[in-house]
Amino acid sequence: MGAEHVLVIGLGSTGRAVVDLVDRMGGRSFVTDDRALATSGLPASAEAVDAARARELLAEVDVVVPSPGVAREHPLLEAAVASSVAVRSEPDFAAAHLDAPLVAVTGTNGKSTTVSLLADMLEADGRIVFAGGNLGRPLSEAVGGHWDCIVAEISSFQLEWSESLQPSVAALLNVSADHLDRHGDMARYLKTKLGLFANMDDRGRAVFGRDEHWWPEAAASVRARVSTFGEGPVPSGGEGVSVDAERRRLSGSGGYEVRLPAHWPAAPHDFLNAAAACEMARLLEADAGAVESALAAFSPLPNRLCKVRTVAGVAYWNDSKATNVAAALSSLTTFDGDVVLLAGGVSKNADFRALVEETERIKLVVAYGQAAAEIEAAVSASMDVVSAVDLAAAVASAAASVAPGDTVLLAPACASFDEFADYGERGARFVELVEKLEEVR
Ligand code: UMA
Repeated sequence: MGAEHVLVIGLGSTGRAVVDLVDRMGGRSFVTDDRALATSGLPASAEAVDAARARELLAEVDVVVPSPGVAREHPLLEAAVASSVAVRSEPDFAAAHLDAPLVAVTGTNGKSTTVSLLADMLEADGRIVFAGGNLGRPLSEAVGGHWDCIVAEISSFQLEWSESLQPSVAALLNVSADHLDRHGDMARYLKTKLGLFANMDDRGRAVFGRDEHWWPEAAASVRARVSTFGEGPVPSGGEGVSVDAERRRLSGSGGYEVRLPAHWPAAPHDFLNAAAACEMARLLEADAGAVESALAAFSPLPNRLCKVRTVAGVAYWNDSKATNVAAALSSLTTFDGDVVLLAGGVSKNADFRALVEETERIKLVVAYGQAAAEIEAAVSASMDVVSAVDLAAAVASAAASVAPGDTVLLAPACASFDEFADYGERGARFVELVEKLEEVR
C-alpha cells in the first residue's frame, strides 16, 4: 500500500485496529466518533477530528472506513458516497494486505462458535491460525503476522461496504430475522449475506446450511463449488456432511467420519455448528482425528447457553448471545418445559409472535426493558407474561414466580443497548444478579 490517507468513522475496536494498521503501513489516518472521543493510545499518525473537519477531509482522503456499527444513513457516509469517495468495510480494507487464505463464516446465529471450533480444528491439525473478525479481533490485527489460515466471522454490517473479499472457503450458516432495523427486510438481509460469495470463482468453496429454505437458490447464484451441512442426508451427487444425532456422528463426503464427544451439547444448533465447522475443516483437508480431538476439547463460548447455577431447585441459564428471536427459540428447544423466559432489551423490528411456537415449554415470559410492551403485545394471547423495567427487575420477578424444577432462561431475543454496552455486559450482569439470589430468598 502506498501512504494512504484514511478517514475512520467510529473509534471502537474496529477504528483502533484500522488506525494502527494505517500507522504500520506508513499512512495517515483521521478518526471521528459521534461520542466524545477517548483518544489515548492513538498512534502519532492518527488525528482525532470532529464531524465538520471529517466532512472537509472527504476531499482529501483516499478511502473512508466506517466501523460496522455505523449505519448507511450516517451523514458522513452519505456525503462520502455523494462525493464518490471510496468506502470500504474494515475486513475488506485489511484483507487487501493479507497473504494467507481467508476462511469466512457468516449467518444469523452460531457464527462465533463455528469460527472458534474451526480454528481449534485447524490448530489441532498443526496450522497457525488467526481467528477474528466480528468474533472480536478485527482482521486488521492479522496483517503482518505469519498465518497458515485466517478464519473470520463476518457480520452483515461488515458486508455492507465489502466489494473485494475473496475467501477460499466461505460459509453461510443460516438466515433468520435479525438486524432488520438496519437492513430493512429479509430479502435485503439475505442479499447482503450472499455478498460474501460475490468474488469467489470455481476454485472457491461455498458451504450452506442444507436445512435452510434459501440454499438451493443461493447455490445457483454463486460461482464457487457448493457443499452443504445439515440434519438430513447429503443430496445425491452433492458434497457435504450430515449430522447423525442419534449416533453422535458427523458423516462427510469421501468417508470423512467424526465422532462427537459424549458431553457435546444436544441442542440442534450445537450439532449444526459442529457440522458446519467439520465441513469446512474437511474442505481444508484437516485430518478427521484432529477435528475429533478439537471437538472433544471444546467448551462453549461465554454467554452462549451456559448454566449459571441452581438456586432453590431452579436452574438459571445465560444465553445473552441470543440477540434475535430465532436464537431464543433455538435455545428454548434445549429444555423440556417449565421455562421462565427473560426476553427484552432493544427490539430489532423482529416478530416476537414466533415465540408462541414454544408455548408448551414456556411457563412464563418476563418481558423487560425497552421492548417489554412489544413482546407482551405479541405473546400475551397465548401465554402468561409479566413485564419488568430492566434486567434486575426481570430476574427478581422470575425468582418470585418459580417453583423447584423450573428453569429460568435469559434468551433476550433483542439487542442490549438500552441498558448495556453489549451482550457480554448483559450476560455478566445476569450472572451477578443470579449469584446474589440466594441472599434475597
Ligand atoms: N459510532 C459512531 N457513530 C455511529 C455508530 C457508532 O460514532 O453511528 C462509534 C461509537 O461511538 C463507538 C464506535 O463507533 O465509539 C463503536 O463502533 P462499532 O459499534 O462498530 O463497534 P466496534 O467496537 O468497532 O466493534 C465491531 C463490532 N460491533 C458491531 O458490529 C456493532 C463487534 O461485533 C466486533 O467484534 C468488532 O467490531 C471487531 O470486528 C459485536 C456485535 O455486536 C460483537 N456484532 C453484531 C452481532 O454479532 O450481531 C453485528
